[in-house]
Amino acid sequence: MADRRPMWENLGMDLEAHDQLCAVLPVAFGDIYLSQENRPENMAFYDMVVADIHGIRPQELLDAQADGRKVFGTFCVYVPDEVIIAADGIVTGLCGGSQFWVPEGEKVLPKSMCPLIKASVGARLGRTCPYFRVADMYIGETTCDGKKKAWEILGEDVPMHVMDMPQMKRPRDHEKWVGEIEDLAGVVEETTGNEITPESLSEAIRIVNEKRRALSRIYEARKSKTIPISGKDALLVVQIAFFDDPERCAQMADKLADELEQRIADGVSVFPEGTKRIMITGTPMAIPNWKMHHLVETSGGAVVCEESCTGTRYFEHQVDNSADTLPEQYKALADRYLNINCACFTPNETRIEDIIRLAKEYDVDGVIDVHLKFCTLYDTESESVQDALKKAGIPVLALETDYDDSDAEQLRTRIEAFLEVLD
Ligand code: BJ8
Repeated sequence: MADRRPMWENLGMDLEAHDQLCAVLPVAFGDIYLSQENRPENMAFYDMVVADIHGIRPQELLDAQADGRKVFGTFCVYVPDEVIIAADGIVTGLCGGSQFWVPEGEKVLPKSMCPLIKASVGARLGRTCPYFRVADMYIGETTCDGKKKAWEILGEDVPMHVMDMPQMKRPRDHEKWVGEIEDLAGVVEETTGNEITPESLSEAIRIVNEKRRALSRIYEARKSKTIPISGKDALLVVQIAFFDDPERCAQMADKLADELEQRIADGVSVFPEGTKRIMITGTPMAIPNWKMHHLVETSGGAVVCEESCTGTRYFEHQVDNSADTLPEQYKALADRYLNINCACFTPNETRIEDIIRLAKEYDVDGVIDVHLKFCTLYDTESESVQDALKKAGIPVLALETDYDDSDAEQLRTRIEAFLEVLD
């Protein structure tokens, strides 16, 4: 593997602290991922990405910057990548998924804030993640209160543009979101020095739609009675999609989907027959947060779907690419993005409808509704999720978790008991 230290040093990283992170990640990945049996061969690509996660892609981003391109860091699936790509910018997801970054975040944020926000702020301020260093600009969004305040803190350290999310989905909110997308386009044009044209935006829509289509194929395969891929592996594919090049992401996802379809035809499952099929709903699981999937899949269950932003919310619904003027294209983008159902919206029956629909499509035996500690949005909405699932006759278990592992054994006991009840 290439020596990445000169690159990290040039990025102004804290090498000593970063070494500590580099020491724990491979061990965790080995225990959680490489210990799995009968994995699809095409997971080798994703293993390779993780093995050099702070090397290969950051170097690609730096090479692109040397060619005059700009990198935009994002934190939410409502931010339309297409606008950035249309101006020849590059998007990289930045949500922090490791407890390692939390203490640094807690220096400037209250402890009673969700770990995803604390880790994201900590990764930047602690200078221990190259993606947070490479990005020329961050794009935030006003989805939850914690994020809104985090942008103010991060904005003192890095150029930041914040998109003002509507909280409802009425026609006037839709119009507002179109305006926010147009504003983003202006900021991106100014930062990149490139004009967005109907042609460049149409090409960007095509590229991101292709990525969504390829990821959907993997999820489609997970609907089969023969489960061709573990939930952990599928989660990793989506987590990596957030920062990989979108065209390569589609190619690799297509290759993996080909293999999964062949496995289904050959009856090759990664789980014994009769393993209980579980859907996980709730807050996103940013890399390297693999905790809940690992607990379920080492307790005798199989995760076959995630209703989350590191799951179906990321890739469901294509953008209509038939328009040929920028105003119509921005409207088409707003249509697609406002179709995502995050708990930050009110009312939010459409998310409940999604959950019931997905539970049926993936033929699940039970649902585990998970929220990160201090995420009041998903915590509060959990009641309606549970009620709706119970009414539909689908068993549900609600769990709260944090990034650290202190609750792991308690969670395992509850998951095992839930799986037993499903039996
Ligand atoms: S569209 S889920 S990516 S906001 S877990 S930071 S909500 S307190 S991440 Fe999210 Fe966009 Fe919604 Fe998806 Fe706040 Fe909750 Fe923390 Fe969250």
